[in-house]
Amino acid sequence: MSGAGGRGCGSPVPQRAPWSLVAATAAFCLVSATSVWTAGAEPMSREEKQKLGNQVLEMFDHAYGNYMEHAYPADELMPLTCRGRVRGQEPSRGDVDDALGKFSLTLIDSLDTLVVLNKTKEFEDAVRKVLRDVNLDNDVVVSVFETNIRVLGGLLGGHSLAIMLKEKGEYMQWYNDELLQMAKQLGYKLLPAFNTTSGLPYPRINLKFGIRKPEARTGTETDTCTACAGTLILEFAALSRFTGATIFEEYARKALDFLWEKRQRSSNLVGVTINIHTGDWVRKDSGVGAGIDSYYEYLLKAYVLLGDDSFLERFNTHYDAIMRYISQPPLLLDVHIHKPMLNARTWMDALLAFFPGLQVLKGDIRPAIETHEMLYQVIKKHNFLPEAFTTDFRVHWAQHPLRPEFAESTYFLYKATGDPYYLEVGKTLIENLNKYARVPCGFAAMKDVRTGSHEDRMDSFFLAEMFKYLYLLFADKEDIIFDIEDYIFTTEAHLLPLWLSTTNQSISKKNITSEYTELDDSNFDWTCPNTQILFPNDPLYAQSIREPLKNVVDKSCPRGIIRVREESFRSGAKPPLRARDFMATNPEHLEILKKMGAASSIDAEDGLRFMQEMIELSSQQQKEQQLPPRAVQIVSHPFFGRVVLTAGPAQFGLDLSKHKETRGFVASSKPYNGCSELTNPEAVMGKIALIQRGQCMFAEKARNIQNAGAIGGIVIDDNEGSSSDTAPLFQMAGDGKDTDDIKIPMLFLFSKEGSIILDAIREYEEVEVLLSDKAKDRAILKGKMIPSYIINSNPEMENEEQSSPENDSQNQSDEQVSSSSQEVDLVDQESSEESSLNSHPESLSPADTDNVASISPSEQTSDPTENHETTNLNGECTDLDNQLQEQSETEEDSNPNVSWGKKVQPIDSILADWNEDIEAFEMMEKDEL
Ligand code: DMJ
Repeated sequence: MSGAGGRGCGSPVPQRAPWSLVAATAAFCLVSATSVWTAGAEPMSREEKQKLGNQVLEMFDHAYGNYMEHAYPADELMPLTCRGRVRGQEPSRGDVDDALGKFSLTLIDSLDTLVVLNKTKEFEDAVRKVLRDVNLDNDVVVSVFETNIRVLGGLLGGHSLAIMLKEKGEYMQWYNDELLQMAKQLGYKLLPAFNTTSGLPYPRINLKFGIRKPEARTGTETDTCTACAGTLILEFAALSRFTGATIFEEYARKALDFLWEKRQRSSNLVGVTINIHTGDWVRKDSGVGAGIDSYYEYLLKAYVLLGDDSFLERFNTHYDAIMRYISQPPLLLDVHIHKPMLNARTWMDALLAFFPGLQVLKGDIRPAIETHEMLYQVIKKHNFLPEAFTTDFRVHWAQHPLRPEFAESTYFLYKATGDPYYLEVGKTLIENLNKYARVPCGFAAMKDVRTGSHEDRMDSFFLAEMFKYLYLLFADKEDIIFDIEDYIFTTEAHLLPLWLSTTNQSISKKNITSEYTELDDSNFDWTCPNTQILFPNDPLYAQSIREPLKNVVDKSCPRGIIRVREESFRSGAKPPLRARDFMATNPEHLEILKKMGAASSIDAEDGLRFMQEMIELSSQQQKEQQLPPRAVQIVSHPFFGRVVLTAGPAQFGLDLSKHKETRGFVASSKPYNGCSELTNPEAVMGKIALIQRGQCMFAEKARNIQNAGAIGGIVIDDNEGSSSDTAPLFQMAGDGKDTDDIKIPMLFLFSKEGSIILDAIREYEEVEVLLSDKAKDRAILKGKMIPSYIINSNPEMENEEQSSPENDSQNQSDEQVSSSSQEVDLVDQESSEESSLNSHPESLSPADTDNVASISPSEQTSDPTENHETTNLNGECTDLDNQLQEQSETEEDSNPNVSWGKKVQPIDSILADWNEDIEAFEMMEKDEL
């Protein structure tokens, strides 16, 4: 997001304003509001803001310091095992790994953050390291999109601030555009990706071999995401304007022109994925989150940076469509580009959290406040924004890779409104990061926001974006050594100077393919109220918009399909058949189904919606039959609850979701596989026994350790290198017989997570863990010393602790964890891929007698223990919703093993004609974020 407010603020926007006016208007719109706040939420004192700013600095040091110490020159830090993530040396995580090009990604992505955070000396060191160590010519296949926004953007952001510092005359006096030269080298490496007739880039490229076959091992892809092709213009134009080499801006413009031409002409929406050769939409669903998000962002920001009206007109046309079809305040729901009144899904992804920030830039404050507040309510419930959540605010995908989008929107809303409420929101984000994501060696992504379990992952965007936005939120103008309003933020929060708009400007003009003569003012329907007029007159404005949404998460009805053609009901027409009401034995229902394939577009729309609901209902029911994952939290010194491992539950033994957690020291059983009577009962008595997977049934292991007096058991996978990062978690099934005799809780850990406990035993001997359904707040894990900066922000206490001997020993121990963790063997990629494959339940060899039931990642949804209160925004519940709820509960209760797949079989055959659509819906379910 830009530090500027854009031309869209204040209506009407000047049609051909000189650029200087644009920048002035923009800065005015956002900045003025922060100083005019007079009422509403309690103002935050300067001291409190400074204290929070210092906390952000300390957190950044913890993340960046651990990366530099334990991971650099690797691309990213693995904060649980405290080492670098080197591509090819870790089990493949699929597309996520395409960001890793063996080019010290995190260092490059952090460059301009160092300057924003006033770490100028560290910035100077970091730039020297980049120039000395980074190689951009590796034989690695990388994502063009990620390399552009993180690496090219990082180098350009670093260059922008390096020349700013040099001009100031104190730091970087030796700098001679070296980062820019690297950026140019990288730019040329990305260009072969554009070798398509459409001008849309291939999604991946080999840094050394381009797309030349066969060495490149890429260049055969046919599809790319809209954001992937439409998020290049800021970096590419900046590169062209900095260097005078026009080709970059030309290529990025051509790709944008093509996407614009291909928009769905009646809805003015774009799909999620497009064929790079034919231009056909491959995925015809459309939203503002995953796959499309930054395409919209770059249209508006390209206008701000380049001053080219065509980008604003395109943005406004799309924005109008978004507000017409996708925006259902406070929700933003995907729809079909051809049938935009039809919702494409009933859940939202976390990436859309950037959108309120973009709306601020556009100047449309009200919906920004609404959506932001809705997201904040979800965060308050789960501590973080889950990767996806349903329209009734249940978890759909439970991960959270420390994404910065919500912090970004919080910052821009604060800038626009000056409402201290947003400072309190930022404070909560800081607290949650310290409480739940901070580990001894950095910050770990959440594997599951419901359990609080961690993933061995700290993405580079966490340093590039999160700390920038949080620091800027609490900073006053004088806290930053340059004027942030002179820069625009790229999608990765890299800073590009606004003066580029007037540099080498002519190079772009000849390449504009579409002609725009007049701006259509009707596009400004959504333009903001001017904040300078609005907020001083009504300082409670933002609060009054937020207020009705305060309970939206706790008191929401399941909103399977929001949009209903109310007019047709009012006119007496029969309401369409809903999947949740369907009965295969009802002839009337079957008749309606047949009609759905018939001529009328309304019938066809009903048919499509019915199928969508049916698929969602089916997957929902499958999901609700699964047990959610559990947490193993290491609570003894020096972990103190800061390491939380994702564990698979068992279908037998103590159910941790219904009972209090089990806490105890761990001990390995003998024999380690636990398949016969234990020979070391005295060692496991009263403890949590560690047992290796394999050789016999899970239930048999449980009985053997229970007989030896264990109070719980952790089964550790015997497939070396397996990890919940890469293999689908599953629940341990019983042995087909009565397992009521098993009373102790049993959890399963993949080998990598298990080895964290085994390493801890080797290092500290006494290791205590907590088995639970959700990680417990560290502050309530009694009898343990917890640094004050983690649980409160009292600077005096912080100082005391930092100098106390106890704290010193803890710091030392933290380091010991790190060094011991570093001893974990690096796993050869092929063998790890093989082992993670072997650990998949469906690929068990006949010799493996463990009985497993799978929880696929896409099924990790909807915690059945969550409160499903079914009230609407006014606190009322519809009968239908209640019936649905009751019906599904009754079905589950009466026969938990019943397969929904069997129930829908007859429907499947009736719907055979629409297979293509069903596949499309299923593809949506498999969305990647
Ligand atoms: C960042 O890399 C960028 O913001 C991108 O546009 C999408 N989101 C990730 C972080 O979540």
